[in-house]
Amino acid sequence: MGRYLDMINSPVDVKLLSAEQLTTLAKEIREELITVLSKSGGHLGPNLGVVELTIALHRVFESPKDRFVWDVSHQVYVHKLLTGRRQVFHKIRQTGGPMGFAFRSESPYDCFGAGHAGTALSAALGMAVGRDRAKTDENVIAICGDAAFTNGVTLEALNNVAHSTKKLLVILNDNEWSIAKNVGAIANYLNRITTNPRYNRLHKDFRSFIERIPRVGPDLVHLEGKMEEAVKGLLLPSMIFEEFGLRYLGPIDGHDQQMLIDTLTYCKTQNEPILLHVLTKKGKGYEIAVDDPQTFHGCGPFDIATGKSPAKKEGVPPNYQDVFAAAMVRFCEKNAKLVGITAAMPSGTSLGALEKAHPDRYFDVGIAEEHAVTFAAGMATMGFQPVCAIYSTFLQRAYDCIIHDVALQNLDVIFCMDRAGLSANDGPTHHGVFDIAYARCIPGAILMAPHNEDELVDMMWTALQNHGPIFIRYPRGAGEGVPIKAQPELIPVGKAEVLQHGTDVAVFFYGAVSKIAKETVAALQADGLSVALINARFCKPIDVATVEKYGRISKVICTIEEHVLMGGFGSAVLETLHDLNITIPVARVGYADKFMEHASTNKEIQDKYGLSTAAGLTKTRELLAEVAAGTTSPQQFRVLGAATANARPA
Ligand SMILES: Cc1ncc(C[n+]2csc(CCOP(=O)(O)OP(=O)(O)O)c2C)c(N)n1
Repeated sequence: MGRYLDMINSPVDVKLLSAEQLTTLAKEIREELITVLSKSGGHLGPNLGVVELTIALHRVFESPKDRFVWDVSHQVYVHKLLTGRRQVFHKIRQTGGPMGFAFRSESPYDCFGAGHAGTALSAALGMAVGRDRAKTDENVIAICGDAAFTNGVTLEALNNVAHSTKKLLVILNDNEWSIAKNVGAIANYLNRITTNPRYNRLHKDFRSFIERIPRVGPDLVHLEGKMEEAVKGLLLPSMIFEEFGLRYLGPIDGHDQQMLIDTLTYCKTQNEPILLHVLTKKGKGYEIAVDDPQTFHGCGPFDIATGKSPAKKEGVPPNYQDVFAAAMVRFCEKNAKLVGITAAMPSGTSLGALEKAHPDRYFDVGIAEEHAVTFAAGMATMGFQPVCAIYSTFLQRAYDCIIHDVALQNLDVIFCMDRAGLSANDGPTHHGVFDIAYARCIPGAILMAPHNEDELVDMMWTALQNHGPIFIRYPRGAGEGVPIKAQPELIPVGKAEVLQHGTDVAVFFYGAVSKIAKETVAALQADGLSVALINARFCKPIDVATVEKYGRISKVICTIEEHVLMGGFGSAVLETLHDLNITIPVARVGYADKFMEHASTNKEIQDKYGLSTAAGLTKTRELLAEVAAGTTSPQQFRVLGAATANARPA
């Protein structure tokens, strides 16, 4: 007999299955998740945890008319399987396959896209208010993890729910974990609810009430009073949500399919904001993932029998993030004022190593980038040297905190921006390609990017001897395998490193793109040209003297960076040349003015959106040809970047 899963072409089909068949469906979904993700990697644990919840949502509500708004939306794989994307699911996060997150243009069932945490409640509330204004009757359901409640945006939305709408369902999917163990007072509070000794008894009462509610009909109303009683009994430690004006229901077992269906059916009939507390287990159904929720939050390919990922190839250089963390540990030994701050990313940034080595120097503040930055500013006023280890993409959240709380007050905070560059499988929510643009305009800021992992350590060391907001960007993945010096080198601020002199073309590169730069140089030399190669090191202050020198002696300048061209390093070079009144054609190599989709590899995206040796050579040769033909005169000063268009990823 075939699988039920193969019969599900839309949520309508979920409604046709019996309770027993739903149990089988849940099992099949888990098998599908484990099989597919063992090959492609992805957010296994979170999705295994929401199988019953997602089935129940589709069973009870009418998606896409009813709106499911998923926080972060890394847990939408089951939703994708049930909403017409089953046949392409095996290509999730791969080129041409579905995204690993909800994405509005991918499906009408994805009513709100995400990838960053904390947005679901605000967006859902906006939808609910829109519905109220339009006098329509769709249900809006926000599905938020317990860690989403450590996020300021969620709490800001919570503050607004009760006076904004009478009907909104907020599901708190509580599995006690963020990527690492959830932290802070809210995590403790939720833990107090679920470990309350009265919970088990009250949970039974709640269950019996829910079970006695007729599935449909007027009797519901009569039962409501009793329901209230039962629920009130559960309220003792749970008043916080009630104080915000939401009715609190739960906690209920998030793997009890019928209980979920009955409770959601009840919630659907209610005309008040409700917070339904659902307890789930990350990794449910795959013991290896249950036992190691952090690894299986988001994993690479693995062996199903052992849970092990393929052994790292011999001789692969260490990742930038590990080099960063090792340097933090090392520097903390000598520098009593140094502290490291992460916003819920101890494994992603590797700052967890600092917690192990020097727990008193380590702060995980939860998914709270704004707080992380202003907290760092506060510590800086007390003479500490905080390092915020935050992905380039997530630091976007804290922009005003950087300007208003750090830069304007001239405080010494170092931003180590991991994942500056592409995050291929994740896609547009996670590509860190805007940070040069957003940081460079900040007065007093210093911006640097290392071209290898040893230079990362030098830059961290240099940052510690300097002042104001300092931004160091480095990419995901392995460095170049260069040895890390025992004593890091102090780099003169604002000084580029000229690796090779030349007089026809000057290739300036910023950050870990030296491979493309070197290939470009080699190819141009093969054309018979004299080519300079310059490791820019700093985007701000930019090395004006070196830009001036090569601007005056070269025929063409080529800039290479892993960032959008608009507002990036090449723009900084152009502005510098302009201010010096030097007119020289500039070939800028970097990303087009577009949101870039996900793909199986970075290389595919880089080739498509303009960061490649081929793109650099084409642009540079074109400009050289114009110079030779005399069609580019100082008056016709040309800049070749990528075409700009407002196209969105398909
Ligand atoms: C603004 C922001 N910071 C950090 C992250 C990285 N991140 C992705 S999922 C996640 C944990 C989410 O935990 P929770 O909401 O409880 O969902 P669960 O995975 O436990 O189901 C974090 C920190 C992010 N997506 N967005």
